[in-house]
Amino acid sequence: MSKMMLVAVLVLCSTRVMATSHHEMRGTTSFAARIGEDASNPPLLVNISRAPHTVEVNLTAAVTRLALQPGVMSHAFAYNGHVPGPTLDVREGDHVIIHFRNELPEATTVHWHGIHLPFESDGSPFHPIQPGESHDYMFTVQRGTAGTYWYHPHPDKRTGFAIGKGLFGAIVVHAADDPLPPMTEKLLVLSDNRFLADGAIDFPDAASSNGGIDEENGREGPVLFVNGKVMPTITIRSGEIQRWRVVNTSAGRIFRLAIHGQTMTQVGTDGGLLESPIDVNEILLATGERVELLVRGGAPGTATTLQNLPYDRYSPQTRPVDWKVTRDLVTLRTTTDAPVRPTAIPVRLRTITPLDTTMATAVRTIVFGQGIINGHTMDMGRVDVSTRVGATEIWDIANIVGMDHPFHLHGFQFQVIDRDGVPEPFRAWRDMLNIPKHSTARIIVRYDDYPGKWMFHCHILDHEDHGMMGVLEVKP
Ligand SMILES: [Cu+2]
Repeated sequence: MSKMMLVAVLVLCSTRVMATSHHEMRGTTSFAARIGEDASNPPLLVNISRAPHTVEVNLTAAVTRLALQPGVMSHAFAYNGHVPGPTLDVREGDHVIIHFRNELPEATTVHWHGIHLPFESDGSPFHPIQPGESHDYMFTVQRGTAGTYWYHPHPDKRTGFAIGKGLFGAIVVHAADDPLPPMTEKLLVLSDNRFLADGAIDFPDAASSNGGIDEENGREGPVLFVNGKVMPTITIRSGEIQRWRVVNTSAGRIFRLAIHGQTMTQVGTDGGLLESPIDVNEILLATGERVELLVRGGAPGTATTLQNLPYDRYSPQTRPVDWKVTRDLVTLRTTTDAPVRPTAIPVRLRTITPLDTTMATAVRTIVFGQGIINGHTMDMGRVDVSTRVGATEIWDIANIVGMDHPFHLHGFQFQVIDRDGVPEPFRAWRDMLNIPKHSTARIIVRYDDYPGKWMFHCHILDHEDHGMMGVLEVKP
């Protein structure tokens, strides 16, 4: 396959910035990313509507110059001047209108990753927005879809570059009736990036050896960011339980998250809460994937770290030499205050109705090769899977090569039936599923609404941009 474009995921501090010389000034202030600063949540998109159950926001993608790394300015792309972009914060049932403006020098889209919405608002490569153009994205947040999602560009062949330049932000959908008690919520937008000595985001020439490695692995960077900050601090009180929503926006990096000395409690996946909380010592978070965790304070005055443990997703030929290094992401500091009584966590969160495998109307075979799906690269003029609204299908996905490929389906959440023949131990809604090297998984999906042409693809962005993607047509 041809050289992949890189991706990067950059990041930076929510900051501000002056636009580049040929763009008007978009703000001032500043920032300077500091190592160890508070991992404060990204800013929220401001709702300009006064109508009930309506969220109306302005979102602009533009070229900016910001301190992505502490003290070093970089040319970047940003949503409303921030990296990560401001969070879209909505409730189930809300009517959402996003007035989007493209001030970038290239075509873009905004893909609302994981949201169940009409095809026209999916922001897929079928609906590019040209430089200088505006577009209103509109959708209604469905009941039962409360959870953590994210938005990012999805233009034809340029997704990795655009996200790497800084275009990504979180979406939080609150439940009409949340079973978890109120507690401090933290959003952790994970990303990584790689820079040249002058601060430029490093996108090597596709024909260079580094470009070839990025194309194979998916572009990774040695600088790990949480909410645009390097190794920030989260403060908690002894006995306190916090709810963390974690989003992996990286182009290629799969995070294997653990808190040193602590068992976490997983309460949610891509599509919202699980049926019951599950204690976990670590979480594997594929590119594009989200998780909700409950995290506990330690003894007063102590500290621990959220870490990224080694995970071998690579083929041996291009595996990074430092892949076995454990990396610190966040300092979790427990205050010296007297302990509080931990909040009681319900043993039951919700019911997820299983999709019935005996009602499946088709079984699709999806084979991941290196850079190809079922032997093809992407052709927007071709339909790879054709079906109808109301159909329920099993997708039997096989990864026949020696590196992981994270699967993503647009528009519809699915349930995992089994992995390598082992039944999934709990039910969950997902739009991402890592398919490890030489493994299989079966998922079940129902197209309950929304005809259109939907993408399915590998979410290693270099692979996606080089054609590891297909078209699912759902006919009315
Ligand atoms: Cu892939």
